[in-house]
Amino acid sequence: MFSGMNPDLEAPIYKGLNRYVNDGVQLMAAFEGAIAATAQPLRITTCGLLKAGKSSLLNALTDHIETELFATGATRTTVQNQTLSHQNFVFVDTPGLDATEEDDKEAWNALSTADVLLFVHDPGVGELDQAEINFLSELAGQPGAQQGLEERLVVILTRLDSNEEVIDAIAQKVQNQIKNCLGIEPRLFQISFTSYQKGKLEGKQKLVEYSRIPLLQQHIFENLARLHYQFEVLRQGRIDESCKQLINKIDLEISNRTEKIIFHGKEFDRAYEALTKDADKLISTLRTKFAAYNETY
Ligand SMILES: Nc1nc2c(ncn2[C@@H]2O[C@H](COP(=O)(O)OP(=O)(O)OP(=O)(O)O)[C@@H](O)[C@H]2O)c(=O)[nH]1
Ligand SMILES: [Mg+2]
Repeated sequence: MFSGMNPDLEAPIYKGLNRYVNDGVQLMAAFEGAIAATAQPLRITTCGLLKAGKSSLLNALTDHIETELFATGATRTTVQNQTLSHQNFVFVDTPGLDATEEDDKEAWNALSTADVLLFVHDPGVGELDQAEINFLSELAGQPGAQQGLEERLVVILTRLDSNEEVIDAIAQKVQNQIKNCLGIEPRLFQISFTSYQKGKLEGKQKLVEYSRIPLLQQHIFENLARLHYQFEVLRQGRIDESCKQLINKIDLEISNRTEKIIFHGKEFDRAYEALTKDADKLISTLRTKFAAYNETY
């Protein structure tokens, strides 16, 4: 996994870390990213598979309906993280997961500094697939991520308009999957971007309500905004945890290496003792032999 910053890998601290821990660079950069985020507005970051509807969702939430700000499309569209400051929050759009390695790396760059995670899923493909479950487990495994995850994670089912008959059943399944995998029951919203867009453009309030985007906006701009202080505390927790993880990993690696050195040191001592014993025996045997030879001739 990757951090919220692009570290200077040539810097002595990163070179040093590389010599000790495999993911030391990522952990250090996660720590630096978390520090850099202190006192910044809360970050609301999308995540989800390719074409789940992440960018459309952010256009709806930030009212970019007529002219989209976050590019959308039928084929792989978002390849770089994109941010927008809106109503005391920073909204971050990420590339679809599981498409290419670079896209995943770019998305993780944004995810490590996210306060709120909008996990976007297309119910048209059914419940969550294994790649999504693996992603959620990895997300929960990040330093300090478990704390407050129930509030930080918001699950969004898009395309309500095309999945009306099945979406409730899928929502139930998705909630069960998340409970089984993370042990939490985060809020879940079913939304329709296209209904919201049409409703807004044509002044049809019923369509706007049907899209349930206003409900999600209310949750973000009222409920989550109220939890600002709690999110600050969670940020601090993530900083502390990434420090702790890094130090623990280095400590463990140093004690593993020390054990190996002691083991090899003992092996060396034993080999040295055996050599000197053997050599002494040989020399004394030779001396006896030579003495006997001298006496004879
Ligand atoms: N019918 C319907 N179509 C939607 C909805 N949300 C998004 N779409 C369409 O789905 C396609 C993909 O949407 P995007 O918002 O680009 O999806 P994305 O997850 O950002 O895609 P990548 O950035 O490529 O991973 C677009 O053609 C959208 O118009 C929705 O609620 N209903
Ligand atoms: Mg996109």
